[in-house]
Amino acid sequence: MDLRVAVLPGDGIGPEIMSQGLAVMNAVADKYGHKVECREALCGSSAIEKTGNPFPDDTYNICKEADAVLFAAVGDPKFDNDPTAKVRPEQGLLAMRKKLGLFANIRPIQTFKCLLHKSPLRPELVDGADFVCIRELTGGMYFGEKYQDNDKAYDTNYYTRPEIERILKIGFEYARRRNRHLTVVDKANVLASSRLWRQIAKEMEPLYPDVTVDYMFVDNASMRMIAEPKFFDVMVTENTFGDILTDEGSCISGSMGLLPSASTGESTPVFEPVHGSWPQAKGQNIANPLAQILSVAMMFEYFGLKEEGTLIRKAVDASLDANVRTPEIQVENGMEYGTREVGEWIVDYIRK
Ligand code: GGG
Repeated sequence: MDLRVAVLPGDGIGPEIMSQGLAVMNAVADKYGHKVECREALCGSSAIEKTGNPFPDDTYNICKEADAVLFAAVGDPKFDNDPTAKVRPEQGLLAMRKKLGLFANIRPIQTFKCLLHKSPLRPELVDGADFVCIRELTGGMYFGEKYQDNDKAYDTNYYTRPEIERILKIGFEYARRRNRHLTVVDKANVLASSRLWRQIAKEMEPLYPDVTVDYMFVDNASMRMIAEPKFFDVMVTENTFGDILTDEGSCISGSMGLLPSASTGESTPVFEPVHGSWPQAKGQNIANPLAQILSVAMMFEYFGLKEEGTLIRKAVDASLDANVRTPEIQVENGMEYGTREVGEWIVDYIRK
C-alpha cells in the first residue's frame, strides 16, 4: 500500500516520541513492502514562533493532502504565564480537529499484564479491564462561545442534534463490534446539553436492539472507572468529559505514556497519543514513546493492515515483558531505558 503521512511532532517531548513512532512505522512498512511518504509540518508553539499561527495554512494543506496525520503533542508553559498571549499552542490542535472535521476521538483504555502493579488501583481490579472511550471532539465547551474579562468569564457548552447523533452512532456501532455494551456519560441532572444527549440516545436505542445501553452521570462514571473499570465496554461522551475521563483511564493502564488515540470524521484521520507535550521532560530522553508507537499501530489498523498493527502490539508487549521500559514504568532496581532505546528495541524486534 502507498501511504502519504503528514507528520506533526509539535512541542515538548513531541519530536522525541515522534522519531520513535516514525522509526517503527518505517520498519513495519519495510517488512510488509508498503511505501510511506512523510511530509513534516509545524503545529503548536513552534508554529506560533515561525508564523504567528499555531496551525498554519501550509500545515492544513499538508494534512488535507495526506492519507493520515501522525501527531505527537502540543503545549508550552511560556504561554501559561502570559496573559497577553493572543494565541496558545493548544489552539493548533483544536484548529486541526475542527478544520479536518475530526469529530470522533477513539481512545482505547488498555491494560498490560506485566504493568498491573503500576496502576494505583488494586491489580485484581484492573486485570482484564479493556474499554474504549469515544470522545466527541469538535463541539462542546472547547469550541462554544467564550468570554473573559477581569471580572467574569464563560464558556458555552453548545451542541446541536446532528453533532450528537453522529457521535452516538459511532458509539452504538463500536459497541456492536465489541461486547454490545454502551455507556452514555453525561450530566443530565444539571446540564441542558446533557439532557439533549440523553434524549437523542434514547431515541436511537431502538435502532440498535442488540446493544445494552446505560446512562451514567460523569461524576458517577469517574468513580466507577476506579471502583469497577471492568464494567465498561464502550463509553461515549462529550468533548470535555472525554478529555478528563481518559486521563483518569491512564491510571488503569499504569501510565499516561501508554494511551494512543485515533481521531476520525470528515477528512484525513489523525493518530496521536492521548498525553500532552510534557515540557519539563523535553530533551531528556525519558518520555515513554509507546503511546506514539501504539498510535502508529492504530493507523495501520485503520487502513485494514491488521497484521502490521498486531506486529507492533506484539513488539510493545515484548519490550514491556523484557523490562525495556522508560523510568515511570520500570520495575524496582530495573535498568532504565530512554525514549530512544525503547524505540530502537522495538524496531529491532520488528526487523527480526
Ligand atoms: N497529544 C495530545 C495533546 O497534545 N494534548 C494537549 C492538549 O492540549 N490537549 C487538549 C485536548 O486534547 O483537547
